[in-house]
Amino acid sequence: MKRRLFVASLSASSLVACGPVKDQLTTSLHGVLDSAQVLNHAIIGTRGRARLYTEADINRDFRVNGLDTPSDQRYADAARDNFGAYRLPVEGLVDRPHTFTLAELRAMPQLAQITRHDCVEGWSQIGKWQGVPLATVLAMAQPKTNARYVIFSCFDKDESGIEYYESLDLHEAAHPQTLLALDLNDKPIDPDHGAPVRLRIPTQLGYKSAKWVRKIELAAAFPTPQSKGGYWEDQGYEWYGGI
Ligand SMILES: Nc1nc2c(c(=O)[nH]1)N[C@H]1C(S)=C(S)[C@@H](COP(=O)(O)O)O[C@H]1N2
Ligand SMILES: [Mo]
Repeated sequence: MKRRLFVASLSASSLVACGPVKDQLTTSLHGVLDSAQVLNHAIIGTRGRARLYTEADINRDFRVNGLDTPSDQRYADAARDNFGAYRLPVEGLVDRPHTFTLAELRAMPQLAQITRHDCVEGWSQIGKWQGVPLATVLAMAQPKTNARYVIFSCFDKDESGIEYYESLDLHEAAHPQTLLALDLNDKPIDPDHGAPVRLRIPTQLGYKSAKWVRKIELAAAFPTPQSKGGYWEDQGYEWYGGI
């Protein structure tokens, strides 16, 4: 019994939280996970497809998680006129940088898929996400040959003013199920779930699916030398969140 409790608290302090927890145990466990992860990536990669579900499986009250919905002026400005004022720049190491309006994104071929979102906290929710395959947007922008990563900057910041961000390599970004999602369960994504545009990558853990995307940048490296590729990665999570 004692032993079981220990195991439970070990996982609670290392994996079962989208919160900043770091200690000895976390560090050593991450060491073990790191090697397992390298193996997973090599063997499974993201060539596989995430499982698709049916309408009957959908969780209609899709759980909300993560940092607070942005409420600052920058987000308020973008939200004006039903997000008519929103702009999504796709820039960096591309031959054809472009800034999208929401109308432009909606006019592009849309993909709808019912998939499961898995948070490392230990909960999952099934939802119908619709939007533009990220591969389409990347193809339009034409990444340069030295572009390695797609970096997503978000509108939200934590209490210390640190902005949420995420990154994928080009292979994961161009996976056919990776979406710039505009709709959740047949309605425009509501503010709490990441309006007006969020990343939805069902082959990866929940924290990779960046909400409130403000900018997409192609780059040869992470934004800073210290960066581990994302908000949670910088606090110890694995950069490769494949499931
Ligand atoms: N911009 C931003 N994206 C984010 C987060 C966040 O805090 N900010 N949290 C991540 C985590 S840990 C999870 S589990 C999901 C939660 O998405 P949901 O609120 O739609 O359930 O968003 C992910 N994307
Ligand atoms: Mo999460």
